[in-house]
Amino acid sequence: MYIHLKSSIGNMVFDTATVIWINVNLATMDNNIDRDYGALHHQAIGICDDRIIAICAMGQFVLPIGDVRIIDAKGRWLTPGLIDAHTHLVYAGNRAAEFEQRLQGVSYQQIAERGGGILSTVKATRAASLAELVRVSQPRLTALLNEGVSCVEIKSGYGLNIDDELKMLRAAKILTANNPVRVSTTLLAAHSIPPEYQHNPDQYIDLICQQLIPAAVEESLVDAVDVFCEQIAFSRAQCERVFAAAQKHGLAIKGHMEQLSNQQGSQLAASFNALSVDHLEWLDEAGVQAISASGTVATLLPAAYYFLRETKMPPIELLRQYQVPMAIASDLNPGSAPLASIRLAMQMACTLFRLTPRESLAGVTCNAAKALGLSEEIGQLKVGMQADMLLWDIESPAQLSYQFGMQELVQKVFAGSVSDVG
Ligand code: DI6
Ligand code: FE
Repeated sequence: MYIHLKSSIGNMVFDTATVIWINVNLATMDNNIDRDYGALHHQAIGICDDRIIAICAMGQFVLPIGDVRIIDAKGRWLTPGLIDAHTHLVYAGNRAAEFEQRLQGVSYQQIAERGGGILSTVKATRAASLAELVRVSQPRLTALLNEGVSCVEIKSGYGLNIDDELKMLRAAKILTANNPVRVSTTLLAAHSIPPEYQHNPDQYIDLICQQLIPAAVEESLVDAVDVFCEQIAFSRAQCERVFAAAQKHGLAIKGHMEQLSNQQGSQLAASFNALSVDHLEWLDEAGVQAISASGTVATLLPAAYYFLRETKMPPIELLRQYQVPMAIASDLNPGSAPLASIRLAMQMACTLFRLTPRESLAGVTCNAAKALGLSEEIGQLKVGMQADMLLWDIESPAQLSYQFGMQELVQKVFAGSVSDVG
């Protein structure tokens, strides 16, 4: 762990640092440190370019000679950058009219069955040009970045044909290039049955497997493949075909599973060693067992649960019992989670799902990194990791899940580049 750093003679490890924070409390989120939040108090942490290179207790710290920026954190807390591991933030249009229908008692499923829901966003997204799609999606990404998000997953799934699915992924790539953020892209072509294939969904699955996945891979547009396994979307057998094609192309696998009913999609995803299964309100013990065995992350989306006024909670206690890592994400989308806030998702994870603030912060740092297959790169304050870090004016990390809408963020660091906030 850090012991060898503490005793390194003369503090050599800091010699090549470009920036050093001193007098800082670290919520390392490192599991090897046997304290809540992997907390290390009264530390110095140094970065060189985009990497964390040294961590030691202030008692052992010696100021290196040379050209280094020193930042006195004055006892504030540093956390890893926040990671939103499940969003649909690229889309056009909005569904305010459907929200009003839902307030009159029409259900999310009924709206979908009448050709609204996801398909109404498909219509608007198909009609938008690439430039327009980027323009309307930017403010949603900005909202997340302002909260301290430095890595976000973005899904397609509102194109539902080759050109428009690829257009969505290209929009995500343009957003990546234009913003200080790491983006993980996911092809969610199997999100809803497109109008053109209502009577022959299997043919659409053929198109996804034989044309869309290869085209997205060819253009290096995609990191993972996702599906919506549900009565109003795709069957387990159809999802299995998509997963097999994804696996053949070396893509990671994720799934919207057990959101509105138990389809045992989680077992299917586990059999493909999925990175994550997401939603999980209807997940049962057999499903928990399966994802525990495959090392799959359970990504919880409390904002969708809240916005759809669900009453069935994901099986949190079973997930704990089987030691399944839990991530928390915003699910930002126009239908079930029109909320551009990872901080609100963290608070909801505690208030609605009864997660502890420690689990909540782990859900948007180390476990979110795992859900994206990026555990070696981001999600912890650890030597060797990318320097994505946030400095907060808080007395304890629990405040990040407890309060919402306050201005605690003081400084953001993305890939070693430091910016002051406020
Ligand atoms: N489940 C969800 O909650 C989102 N997608 C999904 O498969 C909702 C997407 C939408 O309604 O637009
Ligand atoms: Fe989703």
